[in-house]
Amino acid sequence: MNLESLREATRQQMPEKRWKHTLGVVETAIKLAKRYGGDERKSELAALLHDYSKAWAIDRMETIIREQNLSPDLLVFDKELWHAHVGAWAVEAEHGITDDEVLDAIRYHTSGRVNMTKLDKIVCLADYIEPGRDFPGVNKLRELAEFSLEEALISAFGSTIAVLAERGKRIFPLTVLARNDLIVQFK
Ligand code: DGI
Ligand code: FE
Ligand code: FE
Ligand code: FE
Repeated sequence: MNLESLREATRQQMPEKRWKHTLGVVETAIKLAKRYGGDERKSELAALLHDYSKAWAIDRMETIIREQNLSPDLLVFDKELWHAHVGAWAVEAEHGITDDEVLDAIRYHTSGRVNMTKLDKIVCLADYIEPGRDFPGVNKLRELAEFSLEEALISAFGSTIAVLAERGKRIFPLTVLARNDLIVQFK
């Protein structure tokens, strides 16, 4: 599978704004991989594909979660989480991506997970801090990302959890577990 046709196929899944975000995540993931000794090729591929299914209809994602037996827990939590798991399934089904490290980085880019790999961390953090992102605290995260992937992610998950709680939303347990695990391992 060549990268150019994968780029074109990915672009076709989403509106222009989401594609710009994707290019920002690719650029940032490559930078983080260089900075932290990650695999640049896998970082680029996982970043390119991380939001593959983001713009798909909710019904389409729900059908895939049910029919492909993706974590049934997902259906109980926020729909915002679905595209990550559906995307990992879709790039394998539609484009024959079989590298589990890349598929997991896509699958867990929204929630994080316990024992995140370096690739998971790079993609998840790049998604938070790519140049097009603008939310309260993003510059602080960009600064933290200069010296620690883990410190930056602990802070990023902390603010996501706080924002969700503030809005009275459910919190996907894996995000809490991911943050706890990073604190135990890196603080
Ligand atoms: O797809 P993107 O918008 O680029 O970014 P993303 O995949 O990180 O999705 C982030 C959204 O998911 C963000 O608005 C917060 C929301 N979300 C909802 N429930 C949860 C959650 N994020 C996490 N980490 N944990 C949740 O429980
Ligand atoms: Fe996403
Ligand atoms: Fe994210
Ligand atoms: Fe994204």
